Amino acid sequence: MLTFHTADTQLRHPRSELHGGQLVTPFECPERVEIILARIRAAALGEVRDPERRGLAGVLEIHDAAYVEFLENLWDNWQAEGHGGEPIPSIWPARTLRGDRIPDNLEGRLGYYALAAETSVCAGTFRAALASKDIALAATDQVLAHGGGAFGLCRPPGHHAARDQFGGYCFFNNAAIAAQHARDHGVARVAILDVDFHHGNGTQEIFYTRDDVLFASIHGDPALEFPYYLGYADETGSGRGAGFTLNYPLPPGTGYPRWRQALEDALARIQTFGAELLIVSLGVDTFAQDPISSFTLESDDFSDYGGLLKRTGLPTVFLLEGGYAVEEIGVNVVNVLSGFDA
Ligand code: SP5
Ligand code: ZN
Repeated sequence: MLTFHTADTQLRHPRSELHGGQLVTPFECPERVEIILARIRAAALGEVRDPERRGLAGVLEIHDAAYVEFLENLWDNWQAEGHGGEPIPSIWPARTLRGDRIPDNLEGRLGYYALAAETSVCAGTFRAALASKDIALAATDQVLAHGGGAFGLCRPPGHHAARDQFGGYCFFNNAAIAAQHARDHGVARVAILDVDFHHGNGTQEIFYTRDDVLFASIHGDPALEFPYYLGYADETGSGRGAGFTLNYPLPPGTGYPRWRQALEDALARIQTFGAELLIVSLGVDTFAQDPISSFTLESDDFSDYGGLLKRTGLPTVFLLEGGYAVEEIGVNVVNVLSGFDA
């Protein structure tokens, strides 16, 4: 299987993540990519190609223009204000405040456009997010042209990014941009299957009222796990989109047998939907050793579900999302891809 990647993803290297009241080295770190690339080569998965660079192409079909402009200028504006640290949101239009005003003040706008405070911004964040999006588009074009599977080694991840919000380490929603790109190139029905440990709140929000993109997510119960405020089983889509969102919240400690049942159910629904393309939001933070998650999948389980995905017979685009057990991230990701290729 071909992998798409560019070193521009490594322009994202923030110093700080707000975690347990302390600023720690971010879990979503550049080493993740290095270890995955090393494993791709060791396992001879296939060639790694640079994506075509496309500027903002694809972004404005999914994201709000003012949000994109805010992200583009955030670092420079923050520097101009003379702050010592990285931009970290600290106030939101929370429930008792107005959500329909976008303040002029930078801190006010930072909270308006953020959904969580753990995601700091650094100088290269915007360029890395564009590179990550280009990786997703290149992998999608590969699959549209040749069928089979392709891997977009995206970083930063995308599935928490909503139309006009960043957070959960995500800025542009790579899977949503890829799905829209496929729609614009004649694919009538696209399924996005989100197997990251965390609910893909951004992807769900983007497609919630649409019947041409099915969104299915298997994740830690949001009553207990990030992103807490979306991803419950009763969220099934609205309007034309009613029935085209599927959530499988699962309890802490969930192991592979139960997780696999949810996957088989989701795949059956994707087949009934009549998907012509499958986009997998591939987070491997379901791994037992993941430092911020609570499922108990083992490395062999990733190979097994790669095989299940292959059995759909659908052209499949894999896009990297989360996974923070850095030592094993390469094995786990490549096990999914090799399981698909087997
Ligand atoms: C793409 C992706 O996987 N994003 C995940 C973002 C999660 N960020 C906040 C996690 C807060 C977790 N607190 C867990 C404490 C574990 N002891
Ligand atoms: Zn995750």
